[in-house]
Amino acid sequence: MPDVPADRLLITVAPTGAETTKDACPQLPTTLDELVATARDCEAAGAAMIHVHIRDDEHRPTLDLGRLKDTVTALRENTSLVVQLSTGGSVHDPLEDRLKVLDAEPDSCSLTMGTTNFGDDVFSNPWPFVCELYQLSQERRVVPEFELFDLGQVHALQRLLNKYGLPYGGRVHCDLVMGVPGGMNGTADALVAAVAAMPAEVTSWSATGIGRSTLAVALAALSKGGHLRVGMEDVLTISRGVPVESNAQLVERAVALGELVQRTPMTTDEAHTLLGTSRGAGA
Ligand code: KMH
Ligand code: ZN
Repeated sequence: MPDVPADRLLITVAPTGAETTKDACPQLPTTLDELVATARDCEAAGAAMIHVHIRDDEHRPTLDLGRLKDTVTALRENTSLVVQLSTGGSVHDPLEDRLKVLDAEPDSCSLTMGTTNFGDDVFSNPWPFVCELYQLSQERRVVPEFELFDLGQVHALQRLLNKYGLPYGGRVHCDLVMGVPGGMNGTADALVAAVAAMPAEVTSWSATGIGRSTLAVALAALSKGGHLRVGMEDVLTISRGVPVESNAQLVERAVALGELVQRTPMTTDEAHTLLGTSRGAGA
């Protein structure tokens, strides 16, 4: 399999999420035009992958298949980013609808490794659902990104790989989602513990810290040689009390943090190769 130089930094942007309303945050990209414009700006700023949640005409989260397909097409026409669709959806989305996301044929999909309390809600990921979604991703040739919200989910990943083998593409990429109320803390200590527990099969990982944990997690991830996810899904302030203006602003900050530790933003071609997508060099 082709390699990507070790100094490269994968920056994933998660621009929208499913939990923030447009009313609360008018700069959140919720229409297709806004999403495409954000994606282009973030690619120009140094992002190589986009983690996508979409909205309906009223800006509410949706998993409408037609819209998902149009979104994948539009992102591919306008950018060369790795297109990752969320299968997490919102905390209210039924499991059946979340499985159907793969019908939109993204390069990658998120795949959360267990159920997590999510503030006052529950983000439901029962083990049989995790197994079904994983096998579907293998069948459909979609590269999963394993979302790990707590340490138990890191161990569950080992159990999944033991039972069903490697993902499509042969690489294992994880993302530590830290600081969710109900999940692991967004601290350097928690990150070090999670990285130490990762299965030997893991070939790359990124991390993101929700809200005020964003900088502590980003700096810890860089210290441990990891990659970064940033975006308005995860954080809405650039500093205490100061709203984020755009997703590109968060990508620019990630690039600057990477520069401090001599990491170069990964190109989109390198990201496709790193992850083993069907559009990558090793495919
Ligand atoms: N919206 C969260 C409940 C994912 O995209 O896979 C779940 C989430 C994870 O955002
Ligand atoms: Zn998400």
